[in-house]
Amino acid sequence: MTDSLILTEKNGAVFVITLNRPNAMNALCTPLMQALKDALQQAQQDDTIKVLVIMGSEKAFAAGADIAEMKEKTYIEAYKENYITNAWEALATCRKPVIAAVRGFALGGGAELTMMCDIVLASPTAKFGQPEVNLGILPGAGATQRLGKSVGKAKAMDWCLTGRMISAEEAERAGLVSQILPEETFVDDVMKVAQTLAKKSLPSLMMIKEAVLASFETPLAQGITFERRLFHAVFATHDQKEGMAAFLEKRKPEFRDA
Ligand code: DAK
Repeated sequence: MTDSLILTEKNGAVFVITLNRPNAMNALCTPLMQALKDALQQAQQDDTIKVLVIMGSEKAFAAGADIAEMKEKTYIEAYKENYITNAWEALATCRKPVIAAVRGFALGGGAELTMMCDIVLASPTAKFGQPEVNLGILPGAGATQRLGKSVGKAKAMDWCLTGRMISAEEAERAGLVSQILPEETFVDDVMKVAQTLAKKSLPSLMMIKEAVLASFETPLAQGITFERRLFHAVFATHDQKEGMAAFLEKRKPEFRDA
């Protein structure tokens, strides 16, 4: 399926969403975010899709929320339309694993988008940053909250207060990026990671995602109890029996995602 602001492609159990606003560095205007939300909901409802990939272009993953759209916005307009939150939370609440594939700029809301994904794969050309401070605003799609949880207070403060650009290497060292993959084979390598996940059992992937995310919201003892409940529940699945039988029989598992 193609529309003007995002492109989508289903490759086996992998659903690839490409942000497609090349003339504006993939700035995240409301129609683009609405299209992203629709695509995420489509992928969420399709039982044959296990993994999502969100990517931009070689130049830009996304250079942030659309500054032209924001410039004249009033408080009451932003409040009534639930600006940003309305569409963006669709990503934060997606229950299937989402991979961010980042080349070029991932700034402001673009960087915040990657923080809502589960695995962040970056090319050496990736440049992250929270430059909102240069516009006289502050990050508004989660960076003041999510960034510190992945890179710690000192770096979150540095990045948000200075607005400087962060190289892929620094982002990987700090824990914002999962892996750096070579630029020349970037898309193929991203797809290999996605296909690795696509071979797993979907309930297993979803429970892992749910449990890891819960760790950011709950005290340790409560989180461990939550993990334990999911672990007990997994014995009710076909795929647990199949996965363990396949291991003992020295063959590949045939998961049914059930
Ligand atoms: N918005 C709109 N247009 C953008 C844009 C953006 N964020 N980023 C780039 N563009 C446009 C440029 O205006 C230019 O358009 P034309 O002039 O050609 O029409 C085109 O993309 C190419 O950009 P440049 O000519 O600037 O290209 P360069 O290679 O020289 O520079 C750059 C690339 C990415 C370094 C530069 O474009 C840049 O600094 N862009 C702005 C980055 C930025 O400040 N991002 C943060 C935006 S603020 C909220 C939640 C979240 C947010 C807000 C509210 N609420 C809950 C209420 C999020 C805010 C942000 O993300």
